[in-house]
Amino acid sequence: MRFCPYVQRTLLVLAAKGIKFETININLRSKPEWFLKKAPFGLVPVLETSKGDIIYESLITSDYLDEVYPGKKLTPSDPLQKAKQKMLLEHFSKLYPLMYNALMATRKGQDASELKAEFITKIIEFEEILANKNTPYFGGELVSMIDYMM
Ligand SMILES: N[C@@H](CCC(=O)N[C@@H](CS)C(=O)NCC(=O)O)C(=O)O
Repeated sequence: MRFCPYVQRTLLVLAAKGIKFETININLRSKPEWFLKKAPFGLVPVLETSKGDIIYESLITSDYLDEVYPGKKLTPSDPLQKAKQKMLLEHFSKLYPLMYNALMATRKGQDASELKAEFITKIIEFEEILANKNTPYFGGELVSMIDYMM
């Protein structure tokens, strides 16, 4: 689905690693039977390897691609740095529901000011984390997995 931020994670990793792939977009309002057979949660993204193995969930597809394909590694090899990236991503993932609920409330003509204020407070925290790191990216001097996932 072209506008899905989770799909974009996988697409970013595919592009960063120079992996050849074919895209099949799914109409999520009318999911084909064959898709539901391959995707137990009915969610995109789903990867199908050339051998026919199925991998789903954006973080899992991204890690899989990084581990299996050659080229630059996007994930730090140091377990502590890796853990730190994953923890930061967990914090970041709390932003999606806030943003989504604020958008939905606005669309329904409801008061979304509290949700928006909470979202802004949280996103400012991320700006501060990045500023304190003193590097252009969350992962350091070069763009890495955490930046793509966020
Ligand atoms: N946790 C999943 C979330 C994926 C997800 O929510 N994808 C949405 C599109 S952005 C979807 O497939 N929605 C279909 C549905 O809810 O039926 C991941 O990280 O891959």
